[in-house]
Amino acid sequence: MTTKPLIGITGKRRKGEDLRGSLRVMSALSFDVFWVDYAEGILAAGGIPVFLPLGIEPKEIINHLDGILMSGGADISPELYGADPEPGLGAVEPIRDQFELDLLDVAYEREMPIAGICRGLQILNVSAGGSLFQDIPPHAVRDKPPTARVHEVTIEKGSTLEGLYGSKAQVNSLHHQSIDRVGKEFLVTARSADAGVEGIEHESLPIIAVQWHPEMLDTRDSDPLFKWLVDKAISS
Ligand SMILES: [Mn+2]
Repeated sequence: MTTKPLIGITGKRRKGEDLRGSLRVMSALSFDVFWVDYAEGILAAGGIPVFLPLGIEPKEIINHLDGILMSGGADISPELYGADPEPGLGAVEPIRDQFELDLLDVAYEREMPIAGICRGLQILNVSAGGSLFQDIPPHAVRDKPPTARVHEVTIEKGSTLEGLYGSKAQVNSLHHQSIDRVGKEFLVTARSADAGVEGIEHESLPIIAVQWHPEMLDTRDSDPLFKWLVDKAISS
């Protein structure tokens, strides 16, 4: 039996007071949170998911991993792409920002396969020197279940994403930020009808990312993004 690849999944940090049912005496303590659907997608694709606590030193964990899934979450601090906060900016998580940027630095050095989802796409872009629109309110659809496919994406012919999803896909859309300036060495390979960036891939490294949430769709367990990441993690 071949060893299944280990896929690191990023998460977020919260306080005990934010956790319903936790004891008041634990209000000031921290906990790291990971949405299970990312792990389920990786499991279904044949990988072993491992959640990465935010206290890990990226260069110490990287040699244990075969691939990385950059997950969704809060807004990225605009100062990281040289912008001032705008009124529509949501909550930011500087600790997570720094952890993920450091993790990407060491992952790039090792040319590790990486997939990004939502915020994961955005942090990949910022890491590569790109910038974001801080708020695009007409685009997100948050009054329907996260399984609802609310807009189409058109995918670039010949791209990795086209190989996975075909030339058109119907997707969910929960994001209120999107890519403005594209980071260096990334190609935009999926767009929405309102011209928003919905997918990017690296010119030469095994890195792809989407703005939608495949882990929330009813196709999660057969989604090609997770399969791509696990297969790349096996072969590289
Ligand atoms: Mn969208």
